[in-house]
Amino acid sequence: MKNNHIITLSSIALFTMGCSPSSDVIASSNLNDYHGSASITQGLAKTIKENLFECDNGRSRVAGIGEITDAEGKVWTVPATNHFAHANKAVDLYEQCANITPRSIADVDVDSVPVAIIDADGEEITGYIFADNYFELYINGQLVAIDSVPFTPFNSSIVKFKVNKPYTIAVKAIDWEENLGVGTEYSRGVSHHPGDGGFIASFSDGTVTSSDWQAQTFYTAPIYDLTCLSEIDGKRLSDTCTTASTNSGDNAYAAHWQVPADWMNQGFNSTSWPPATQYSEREIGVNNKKSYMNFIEKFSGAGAHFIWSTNVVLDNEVLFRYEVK
Ligand SMILES: [Ca+2]
Ligand SMILES: [Ca+2]
Ligand SMILES: [Ca+2]
Repeated sequence: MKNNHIITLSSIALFTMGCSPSSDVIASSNLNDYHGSASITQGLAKTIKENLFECDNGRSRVAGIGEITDAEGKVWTVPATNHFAHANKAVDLYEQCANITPRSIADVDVDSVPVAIIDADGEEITGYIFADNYFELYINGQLVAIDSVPFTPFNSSIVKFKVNKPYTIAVKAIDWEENLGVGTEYSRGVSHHPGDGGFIASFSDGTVTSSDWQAQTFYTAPIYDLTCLSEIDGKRLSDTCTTASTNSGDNAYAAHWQVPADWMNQGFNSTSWPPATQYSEREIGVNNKKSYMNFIEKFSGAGAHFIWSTNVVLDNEVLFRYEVK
């Protein structure tokens, strides 16, 4: 009788705990430790779009969209809001799912690339872009091109636009995720591996990505200890946070910052945004990616550098800005 009584009490206790969101039970003390400007969520997002992209010729990771609610009731879209479903895709330099696999820029029909008109009397500029994993390109606030592959396989793009100087380049870059809301993907037998990002571009007017660009972070995950997050001089830092892989990452935290509605416009004041951080080709890991290597003369060969925010692993939504004088 005594044992049964104890079991009954335990069952009631477990049942009560089960009724509250598990995040409240596990996270309360840690959430109180966080004093930064981000909104914090915990755990997996609700999938609202199962998969944005099917690869007809090869393999691709599932590129979904999720929503997750923070403690104030605000809903965040993960990995980030984007225009993939509706906007025109950039012309592919290299995209194996579509069987577009030229061996070099000499095999690309550059003349057939449509020209986006920003200024009718402007200079015609050609751009070459590679993103890990996804980009949206704005010129003077106008959406010019979006990446044709949201997650994998790795692709590269060519764009053209007519514009007068000075002009403003603004890029939304997304390091996509399989486990929506916690910034991780399956890798080598481990379910929660924090993938990395990276962005590089060159333009025919001599503009190249470098630490002269600005980069600001809007989504950081996975975070297992919120005290590793800090903010200094506009930088949203996570340099002391672990980037280890784990099989038990379903309850990881994520940090979200609201993207200003006019962030891509020429007049947007981005003086508080930190400079972009440059990364080497080795750090990004491109030497096995034909979508990059086949056109390397248009990337590092043109003087461009891979850029991201301060954390190329944990920062999954990064906005770049650069003014061409
Ligand atoms: Ca892509
Ligand atoms: Ca990542
Ligand atoms: Ca990635």
